[in-house]
Amino acid sequence: MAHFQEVSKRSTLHPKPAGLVLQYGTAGFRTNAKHLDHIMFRMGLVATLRSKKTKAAIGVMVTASHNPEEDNGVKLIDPMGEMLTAAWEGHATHLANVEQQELPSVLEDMIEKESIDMSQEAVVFVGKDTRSSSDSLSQAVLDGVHALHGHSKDYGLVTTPQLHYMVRCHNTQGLYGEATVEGYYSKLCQAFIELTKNTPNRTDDQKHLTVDGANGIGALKVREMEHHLKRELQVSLFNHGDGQLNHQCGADFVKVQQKLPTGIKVNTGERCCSFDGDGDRIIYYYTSSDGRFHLLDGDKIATLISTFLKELLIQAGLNLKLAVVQTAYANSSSTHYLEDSMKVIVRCTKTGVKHLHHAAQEFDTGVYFEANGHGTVLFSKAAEEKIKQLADDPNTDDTRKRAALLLRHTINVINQTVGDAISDMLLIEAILALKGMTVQQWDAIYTDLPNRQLKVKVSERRVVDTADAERRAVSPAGLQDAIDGLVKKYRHARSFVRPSGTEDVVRVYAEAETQESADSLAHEVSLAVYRLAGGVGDEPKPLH
Ligand code: 16G
Ligand code: MG
Repeated sequence: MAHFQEVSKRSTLHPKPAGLVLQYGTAGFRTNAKHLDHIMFRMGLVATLRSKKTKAAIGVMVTASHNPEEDNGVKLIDPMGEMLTAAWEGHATHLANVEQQELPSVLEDMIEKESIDMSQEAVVFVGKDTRSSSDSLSQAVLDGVHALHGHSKDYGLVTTPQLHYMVRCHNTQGLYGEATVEGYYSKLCQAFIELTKNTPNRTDDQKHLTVDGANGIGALKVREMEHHLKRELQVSLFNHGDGQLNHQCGADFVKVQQKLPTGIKVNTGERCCSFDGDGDRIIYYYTSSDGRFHLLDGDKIATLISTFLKELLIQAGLNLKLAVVQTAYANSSSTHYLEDSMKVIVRCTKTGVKHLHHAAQEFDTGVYFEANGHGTVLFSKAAEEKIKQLADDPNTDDTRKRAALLLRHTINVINQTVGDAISDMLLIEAILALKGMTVQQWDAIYTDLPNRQLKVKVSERRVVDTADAERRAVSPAGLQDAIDGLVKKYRHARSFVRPSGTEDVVRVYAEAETQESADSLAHEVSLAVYRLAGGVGDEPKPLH
């Protein structure tokens, strides 16, 4: 076929390093940028075929999120702005790893298996983060798209969630919004301004927020958005690109290290947040006068948002099912608070946005957050319709109407395609404003159990297999028994292990009544992993 001649010709410009095998991981391919040119070209091919198959625009985002600057990666976006369906991850991995000369025949197989009509037009949206390698890698994606005669739209520098948003806007013919960066800012910021209109007593202090941009794309985009906020939110931006990407800053650093990022200036008690390198995670924090660092992670954010939504749904008199979706990393205190005090449904899924997203889709209102700060809220079509009807109904009484309008603006401030640091930030700021709540009051809703995360290097991390949403290890033999035995030694303790989907390590999580217990439990579990799952290098050392 003529298409494949073009593919063969262009593919020689994007040669695959011999012997290199890469997997489509939790969130696409991710590794050192120098190994990725052929992957990008080939993902351009995959996206083009996926577009023909779905008869819709598909997104390709070039980013390695919170990884170091020298890494890069690629995430594929399906028609409604959600992550690429698991069914196609296999195609992506297969195509990524075949030798150059096999490309045409593998493409042919894919086209046949998926019954793709090659005469169908294809549209692929491409975006990139601020890494120095992203420029040429996104060109390689475009080259792949053009090799199969697909149309492309290059959005250039955008956050990952912005590209997800563009895909959804385009494929809903603008119903979700206008598929431009300006359209995104104006939809979200208008909704934010509508929400905060109801808070006439908001002080300048409350309008001020310190943001750590991780020296990444999120920082650029906050700057770009600022004038749309009409000073209703005043951001002091640090790590806006004057330092190294994700280096000792950003949401992942702050969450894992549980300390302030470098490069920010902030007073005691002031509200701060950090984005990650591609703007799809957010974490809040402050320091208290005794010098202690207080983290408000994805669990605290989910609690704040779900409490707010539950109150509004009750005020509106709407009988809609609200649930919070978490992973095993959620602090047990948050789960208990949500279930016992808030009486909301809580679900636990495997790590990875796609799992949480799918679980959240099963409810009228599904709030999902990973403890690491990735999350959003999904509203079912029926829920949106009911809220709209109530807001528009002239016979609705004032209390119900106010709640319905707030819900409507809330829906508009949220990016329902995927977790979005900018959108989450606006929603959180609006909720704090509406509730007249300080970051300290928010933090006091419940107290986190001390916890610790560690990683263990093993020769083959897949020997660790898990069940029950990663909360139990089913292999290697004896590991779960060992964990159970260790957990029993501590009060309010819990621990689990899982193979990372993004790094070549086994991750260990432990929580307990005190930090010392959590640290020591995490260490003991690490040792069990090292001994039973084929640890390599030195045995894990105690933390203290
Ligand atoms: C990716 C996932 C994130 C998950 C993390 C786990 C997406 C968009 N991102 O960053 O949800 O928490 O991987 O990493 O799905 P791990 O498997 O290395 O622990
Ligand atoms: Mg990210």
